[in-house]
Parts: sequence; structure tokens; C-alpha cells
Amino acid sequence: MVGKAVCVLKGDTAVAGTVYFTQHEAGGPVTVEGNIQGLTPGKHGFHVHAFGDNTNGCMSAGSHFNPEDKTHGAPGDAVRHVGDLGNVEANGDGVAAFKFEDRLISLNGPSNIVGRSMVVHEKEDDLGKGGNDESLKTGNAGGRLACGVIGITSC
Ligand SMILES: [Cu+2]
Ligand SMILES: [Zn+2]
Repeated sequence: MVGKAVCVLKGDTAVAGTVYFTQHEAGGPVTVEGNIQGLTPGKHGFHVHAFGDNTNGCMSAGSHFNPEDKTHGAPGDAVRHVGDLGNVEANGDGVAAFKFEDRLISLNGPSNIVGRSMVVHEKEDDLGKGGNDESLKTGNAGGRLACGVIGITSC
């Protein structure tokens, strides 16, 4: 295993969660596994943002992590921000439990996400298909409900 990282999500709302990242080989896919509580049922945009900065709450995390200077898209798209992880979906109890692999984020190299932030949003990410300028920047995912800095862990 190359590395393991963790992010504890907190915000001004009741939304909170934990996300684990595991990468078995350098440049290989990263498994993203976690649990977020306190959401409204349905889909919520979920991204890696550029900065691991929480000085002014989740706003200090900056824009989506975009080292390749591309437009916003879906995780499976050829053109996307490295930080575009799509949506997580909360059940009727407001809990999103998820496990998926992503091929672009990394725990090393130019797409390293360690030291940056995860943000979970108020609204569904339209994955760049919203037909307006904002869709190609943020996916119109709205406010930032909770965020946290991604850090190295052993467990
Ligand atoms: Cu975001
Ligand atoms: Zn994006």
C-alpha cells in the first residue's frame, strides 16, 4: 500500500462525517470510503477543493482542485477537475454511506490531495451538464455544508 489518508468533515450545520482514502500503488486508483450524517435526503456535490485552509470556514478551501486547468465535469469524464468526485447520496435518514474508486485523485505526485480539503455541498452537482457558466466551474452545487482537511493516517 502506498498510502492512506483521512478527512473529518465538519461545518456550521449538523452535517458531519469521515472519509478514508486508500491507494495501493503509486498512480493507481484511490478507494474513497466514508459516511456523512445530517444531510437532506438525495444527492450532494462532493469535491476535493484546492486548499487545506479552514481559517474562514469552508470558504477558505478555495475552488475545486484543478491542477490540469480543465472545466468541471463528472468523475467518469475525460474533461474534469481532478477534485470532481461527483455526488454522494443521502438516504431518508440523511446518511450517505459510500465506497467508490477514483482514477485521478492520488496520495502522491502532482494530483496529491493530502493537505487539501473535502467539501460536501448543499445541492446536487450537475456534473457540468447544467448549461450555464457556473455548471462548468462548480456544478451549481451551492453552499458548503461541511469540510475538512485531508491528512495522512495509519488506520
Ligand atoms: Cu465542492
Ligand atoms: Zn469541479
